[in-house]
Amino acid sequence: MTIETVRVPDLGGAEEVEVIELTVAPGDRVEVDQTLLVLESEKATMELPSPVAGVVTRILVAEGDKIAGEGDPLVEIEVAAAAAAVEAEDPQESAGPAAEQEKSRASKAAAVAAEAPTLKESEKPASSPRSRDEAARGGGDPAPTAEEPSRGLQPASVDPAEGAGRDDSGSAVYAGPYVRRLARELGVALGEIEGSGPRRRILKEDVQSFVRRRLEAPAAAGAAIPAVPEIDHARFGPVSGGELTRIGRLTAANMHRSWLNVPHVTQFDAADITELETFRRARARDAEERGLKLTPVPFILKACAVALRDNPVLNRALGGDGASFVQREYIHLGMAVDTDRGLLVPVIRDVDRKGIWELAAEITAQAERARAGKLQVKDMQGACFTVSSLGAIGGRGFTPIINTPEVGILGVSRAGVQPVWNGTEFAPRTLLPLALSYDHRVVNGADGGRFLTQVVALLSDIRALLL
Ligand code: CAO
Repeated sequence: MTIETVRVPDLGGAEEVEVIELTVAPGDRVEVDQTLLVLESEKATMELPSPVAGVVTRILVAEGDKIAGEGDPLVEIEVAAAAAAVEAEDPQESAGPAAEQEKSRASKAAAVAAEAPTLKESEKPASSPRSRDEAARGGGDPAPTAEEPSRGLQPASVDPAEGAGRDDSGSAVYAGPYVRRLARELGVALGEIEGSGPRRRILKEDVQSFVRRRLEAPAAAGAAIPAVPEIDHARFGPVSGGELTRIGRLTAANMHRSWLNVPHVTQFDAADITELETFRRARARDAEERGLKLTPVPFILKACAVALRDNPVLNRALGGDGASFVQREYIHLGMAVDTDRGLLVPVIRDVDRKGIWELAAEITAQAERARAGKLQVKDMQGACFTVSSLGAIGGRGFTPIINTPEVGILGVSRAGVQPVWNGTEFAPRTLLPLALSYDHRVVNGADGGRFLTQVVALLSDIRALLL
């Protein structure tokens, strides 16, 4: 049995790096270049690839450990039989006492580390063809490129300002050498994969499930979409151009993905909010004293929270395999906010546990933060369901697109007074048009119908919200 000890390589001048993730556990079988652990310095996140194939026997560090000493042992791997046999044939390896062997392996590991870019090197942009030529002329190996990862420390992510660690489209891609090689072998563009690791790093499993989904998708779903022909609009009159905002581009990508992946059904109804409006207007002064504006939106959020509690199907997320689901036990709602820079969806958490005033205050605060560009990524994560209210803007109805992986979204249009037959006569009532879009893979028409009927009932008689 041959044990390879993987050690801390040259840290390229970084004073201290932290182990932020262990990607293997004792007993795991690893391939050459498979990431063993992820290190992070002040400037970069780096993956330490395995120099050998074998089985992990011991991990000598823990997540959160700070390491500084070059040569300190990190992981022990029992080398695969074939590799061990090759090593056994090496007289330098087989001869001599155990200490000699250990020294030899340590120097081999150091050689591997030396072969790789040091931390400083890896933070530089990928080497240019010129530097590769120069290296070749000098007789040494050309410097590694993104296509040709070396063994040793690999940058998993770098300070975006330094311009490396990006895919062809210019977006940051966080993936280690093993994953990059796997993706290359499978012909997958890493930029298309959403990483599930820390900092959205792309893991081996992400590549595998991406390929599985592609294979299971109906024959060439993406490829079958006919391209829209490019038109020279200037032929027909004066034009000007512009760029979508960053948020606009993200929204476009998300909406397109959802539109292509999710079979949407949209169901319509209207809630009689005459009593709600009377109640709301009666509290206008109270609201003013609290420094708030009491609009219908907090009542709508609250009604959705109660209906989600009673119709948990709408609070599920479909598993990546398409055959399982996650049932959320919390009720966080996304709320679409129209801003100068585009559509943002902050998340109001635990709506079921909050009162109307608390919700009104939070809606105002989140909408203000969205419009001031102060939302952080975490403020927009974790929603179970979204409410998109165009009530203040107008319109009699629209079919909202689901914010996947959520399975439902409620579109709210402008309320107006209409004559409603009460059995004896037409009476003026304030009706609020509602449209519920749901993912028909998860939510059946009956589920959607029950949910929307309950929302309508709750808004028509807000006393029921207390129950
Ligand atoms: N019908 C009639 N009036 C409505 C209404 C409705 N459904 N909803 C709100 N209003 C009224 C409010 O009561 C308020 O009037 P008063 O001051 O007289 O009461 C007025 O419209 C302005 O409301 P507001 O927009 O300031 O606040 P809000 O709570 O209604 O909405 C927010 C907050 C953040 C949801 C909203 O400002 C917003 O950004 N909506 C756009 C969402 C969006 O873009 N969705 C599309 C996504 S898909 O592309």
